[in-house]
Amino acid sequence: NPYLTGMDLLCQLKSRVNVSTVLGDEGPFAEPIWRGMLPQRSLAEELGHLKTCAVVSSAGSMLGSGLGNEIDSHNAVLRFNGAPTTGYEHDVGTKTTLRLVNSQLMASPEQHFLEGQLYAQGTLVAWDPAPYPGDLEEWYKSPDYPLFEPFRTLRAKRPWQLFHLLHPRLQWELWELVQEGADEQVQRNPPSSGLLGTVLMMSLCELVHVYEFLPSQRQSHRCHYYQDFSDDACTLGAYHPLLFEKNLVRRMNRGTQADLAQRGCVTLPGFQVLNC
Ligand code: NCC
Repeated sequence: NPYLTGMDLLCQLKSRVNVSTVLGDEGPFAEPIWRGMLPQRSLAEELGHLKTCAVVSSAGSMLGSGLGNEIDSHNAVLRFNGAPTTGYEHDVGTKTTLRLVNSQLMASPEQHFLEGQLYAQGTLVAWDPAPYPGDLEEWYKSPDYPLFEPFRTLRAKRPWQLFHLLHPRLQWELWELVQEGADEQVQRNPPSSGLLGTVLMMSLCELVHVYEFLPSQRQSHRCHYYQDFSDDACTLGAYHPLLFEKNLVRRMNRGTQADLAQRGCVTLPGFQVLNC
């Protein structure tokens, strides 16, 4: 519904989207090969109470932002896929509390998911474009990319590192909201890691600042801040309904236009402090 206010949308998000990760022994994960592989406690229980959190998009326009210190001042920082901090500290900061990775990355040998130092830091959360509407058994039988084996391999390699699997239902509950907020048919592909990560942090933190998910005045054709490669599809979307996702976040933004234009910063309340 394009007439809902930002507050309505935030309350719909809170009430209709169940942000969770798969916990030990659920459904197909009761098989012996999964023993001890999945966490027993929720991310909220493991990470404890978080006051302010930063979500750092991988957009090319992070470059030259000078937002590093501001990002690091948050209690927790979420980054995506292979986004590095080394060499980009001034613009993206140094702290990585959580890293959300997609299954394509986990399954691609050239991404070095199992060996890369990047993935040895902080808590990992993985997701995969699951069959609609995100039933656990269906997903287990046919994930989009084979993520379960690399998941177990990494768990065995570093059993002390927290590593969760996003429940496949989340992406489709979110997709429904993205569709309802749009005034045209949205392709039935899951939202990008950017929106999934933003909502994940809204479930864990009191206040969430999202950087360069909505483009600031630094907007450029550059895809990632860490790669010299241009493609507008990175900002506008192709497979992911990115434009519609961004429109939803723009409507939910509680921050000022100046924060958005100059710093590329969106402010969202966490679910715990949202009074609906
Ligand atoms: O590029 P990616 O996304 O890792 O970026 C993380 C999130 O940042 C936001 N973003 C990025 C670039 C840009 N110019 N504008 C943005 O707003 C988006 O919200 C994005 O989700 C993904 O969502 O997981 C994605 O992953 C990549 C790729 O698989 C990984 O980087 C691993 O190599 C996808 N690229 C390709 O498949 C070629 C991308 O489509 C989505």
